[in-house]
Amino acid sequence: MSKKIKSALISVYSKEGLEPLVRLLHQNDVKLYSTGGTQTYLEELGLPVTAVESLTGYPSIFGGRVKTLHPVVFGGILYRRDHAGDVAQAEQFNIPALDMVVVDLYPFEDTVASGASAADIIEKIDIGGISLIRAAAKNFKDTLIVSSRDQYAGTLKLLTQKEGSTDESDRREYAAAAFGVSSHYDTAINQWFVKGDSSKEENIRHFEDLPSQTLRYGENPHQNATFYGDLDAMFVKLHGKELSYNNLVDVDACVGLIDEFLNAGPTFAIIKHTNACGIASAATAKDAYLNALACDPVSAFGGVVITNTNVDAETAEELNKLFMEILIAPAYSEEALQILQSKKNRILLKRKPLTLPGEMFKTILNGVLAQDKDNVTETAEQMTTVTEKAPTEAELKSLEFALKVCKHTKSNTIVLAKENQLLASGTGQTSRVDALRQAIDKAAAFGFDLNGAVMASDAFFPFPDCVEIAKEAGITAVVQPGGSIRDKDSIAYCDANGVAMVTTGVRHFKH
Ligand code: 93A
Repeated sequence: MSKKIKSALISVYSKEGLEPLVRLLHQNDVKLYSTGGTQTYLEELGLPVTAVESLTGYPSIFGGRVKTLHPVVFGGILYRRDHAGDVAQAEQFNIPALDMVVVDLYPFEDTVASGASAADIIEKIDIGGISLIRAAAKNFKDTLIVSSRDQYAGTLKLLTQKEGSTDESDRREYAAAAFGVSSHYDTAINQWFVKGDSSKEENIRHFEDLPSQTLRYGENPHQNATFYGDLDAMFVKLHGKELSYNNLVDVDACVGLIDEFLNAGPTFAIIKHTNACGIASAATAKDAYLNALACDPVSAFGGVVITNTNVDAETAEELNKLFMEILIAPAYSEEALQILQSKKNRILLKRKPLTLPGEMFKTILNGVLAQDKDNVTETAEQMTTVTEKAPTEAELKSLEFALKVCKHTKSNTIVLAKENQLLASGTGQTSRVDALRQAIDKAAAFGFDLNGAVMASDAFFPFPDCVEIAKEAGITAVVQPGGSIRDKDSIAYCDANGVAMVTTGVRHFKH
């Protein structure tokens, strides 16, 4: 039977290529329901969309593990439209019909292939999405199931030809494909469980099986070098020359840092020799970039720049003035690309969503060190005030910001920040006092007033000298792990001088 689609639930991992299909649905007056990230995407396209939460009465809970798993959603898919009892129950429980379901599952296999940790892999086992696929496929008599990104284009064609309706034979074909998707997906999960968690040790032993790329040279021109891994899975290169060894090291540092700011609003970071010489979040991309650049425009020359937001033309105009090696962004406007492509050697990368491995390796002596990445990021709630004076709300925000940067800066480090802007840092020093002095000198050199700024330290203060110097410079709040036997000396100094201090209990050395 031919059926007109009047409502659709869209919950997809990959949004690429989805736009024409959802625009067509909107033109056909289809009511759109959606989950978090997909909803934001549809809203950004300017399409009216109802949050699935307003159907279920629950927010997305348990870190997104439960988003669509609810009788209203599954009832709306599964109830039989030609069954009087089902129709009456749908009415009784206020369950709206869902005529079409579009799902693209969490990328389980890609996550395994990327060498991610077991914990990350398990989070990529899609439960809600696979259930939506199976439910809609079961009820193909009433519901059309689009079960993968590979079907967006074909579905657009079908719905264009059939003016927003589908025949039962179409829906049955889509159901067959859907069970193909679900069985392939579950087989991959089954194999991962059976084979066991491909451990760190295995990754090291088999790194030579990864795709490889000979680099022009290593850290210096007299060193040979190779990259083992799949850069194409992570970036689309839009412009510029080959990435060098040092470029790759800086790109890695950039990605680690910017991923701390995924939910922070527009943020730009500028990296030199793996340390941030500028980073800021602001209301617009352009302001974020200008504030990041202001931190240390001298070091920024020849740096690697990364952002968590789309690069628009006005930001591109500003970026274009800087000599930079690489720019990395999730997207660029057409106009921005034209502006940025004017410099021949500048490398422009578009970042694809990909979960990275949870472990890291380093050769030492006659072996290899393996460890988990430092994946702890403290929020204000995890900071304990240890002084009489507590930080103000604004200081707490600045402390959170400073600590994220600190975590990604070479030890020993001190980071000074204020209101979502890095003011200065001391990097890779052999003493914490030297790191602080370096930061204070740099802040002064670039015209920053440190009054009311905050300080983050990657490790505890063995002596009260750092807080003394910081207070003299105008710092009003400090975050550090704590745990020194002389913590009380630093705390006593802060109490006597009206400085707020919080501790986290977590050290963030980075060497
Ligand atoms: O973690 S889940 O298994 N729990 C759910 O209830 C659920 N519902 C949809 N994952 C779930 N999804 C998946 O979320 C979809 O398969 C899709 O891959 C993704 C879309 O999420 P968002 O719209 O927030 O980007």
